[in-house]
Amino acid sequence: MSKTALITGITGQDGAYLSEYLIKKGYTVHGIKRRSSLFNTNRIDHLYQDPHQENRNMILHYGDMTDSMNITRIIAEVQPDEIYNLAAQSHVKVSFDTPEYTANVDGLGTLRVLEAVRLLNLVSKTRIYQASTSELYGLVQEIPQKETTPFYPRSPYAVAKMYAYWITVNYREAYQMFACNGILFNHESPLRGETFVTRKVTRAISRIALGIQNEVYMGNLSGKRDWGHAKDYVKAMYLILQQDMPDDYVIATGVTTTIRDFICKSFDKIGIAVEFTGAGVNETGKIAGIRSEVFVERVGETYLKRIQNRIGETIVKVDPEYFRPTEVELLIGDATKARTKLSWEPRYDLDALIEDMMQSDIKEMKKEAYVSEAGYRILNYFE
Ligand code: NAP
Ligand code: F7E
Repeated sequence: MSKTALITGITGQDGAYLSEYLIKKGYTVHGIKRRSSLFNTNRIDHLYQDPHQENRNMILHYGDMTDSMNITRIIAEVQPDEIYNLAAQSHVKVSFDTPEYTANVDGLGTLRVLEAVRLLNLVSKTRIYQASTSELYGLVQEIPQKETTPFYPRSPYAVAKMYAYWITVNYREAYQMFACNGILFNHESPLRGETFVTRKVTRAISRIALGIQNEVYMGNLSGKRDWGHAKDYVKAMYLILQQDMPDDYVIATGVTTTIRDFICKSFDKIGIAVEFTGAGVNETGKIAGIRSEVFVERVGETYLKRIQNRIGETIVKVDPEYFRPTEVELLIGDATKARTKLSWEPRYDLDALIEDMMQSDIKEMKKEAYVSEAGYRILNYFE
């Protein structure tokens, strides 16, 4: 018998990779998507099946984490074997602007899922994965961070996720639910939201290389993150729910890198060397040199002259607008428990992650460059 999974947040980065992974494993996947005025399913469109098709293995339901009745009705209809609760207002900086909404979706939203499973008498059938986060460690109390490291959240997002973490533990202990926290460190991919730092950087670099954008404005360049690939991390989510006993696991690579180094490594992928000088809001990054053969191979001959003319120019600047009122300066995870008990091992290191993201964004931005150049030519023709 194939299993049925329900994924909240199916339209997000992790929801897309997890759906693909579970469908390949033979699952029927149900997902909750929000109503929006524009299509918001581009990450999962390749998995979409027409509602008139028989024996679908991918079914979407309209819903919202702030709507208890809707969550309960969907869970009652789907009767899932596994729920992956991935839906969240997941942007840390935005959580300072929308703290109440973030608490409602990320904190109470988790309670709504757990309570629905309890009220529907699904406790013995349904296993629950809660998308917990390394942001719980915030002002870190131990290096590296593991399952026993005390939490010290530093944003409305992290505080909301702290409630979600503990309510998951509480329902496990109080009602013997198979409810687990995956404490996932940052994970990225070509599907990462465009305003998270890695994707912002790989998109901006691609646009700078193609001459669509001149420079990029960043926030705190000295912050350090433990970045992995989302493809590896959704496998860990699945493994967490396949164990004999419910438990909580740290998922991380164990390597930490500054934002500044991430930028340099990403530019290096297309043969551009960047040199940083200054400090704080006055720190800047300029083009120090170009390896032409790499640039031509990765970006194209057409764009070489223009970028060569920019050697010595500043292309990375700091805008304090991107600083957070309280920052998380250092994250580095110890995933020994996951490696030992789940036999989980990441396949991508940071270099392979950046390679994947840069290749994808160069390709995507080339389409944009082509469209804007074509538009420009048409305009010139008519003028
Ligand atoms: P994401 O790309 O931002 O996706 C979030 C998903 O939640 C989207 O499908 C979004 O829908 C949905 N959502 C937001 N508010 C909702 C609401 N009120 N009702 C229903 N759905 C709502 O996030 P992600 O990177 O895939 O992360 C997945 C989960 O893991 C999140 O809970 C995040 O907090 C957590 N997490 C992420 C990381 C990471 O590094 N990526 C690390 C640790 C934990 P729309 O598409 O309509 O916006
Ligand atoms: O920031 C710094 C920023 O927004 C990373 C979410 O998935 O991972 C994510 O949260 C770092 C921070 O991710 C810019 O100050 C500098 O130090 O990519 P981010 P995050 O805040 O770590 C955790 C694990 C989650 O759970 C969250 O859901 O980069 N930074 N300059 C910048 N960040 C952004 N976004 N934009 C900048 O211009």
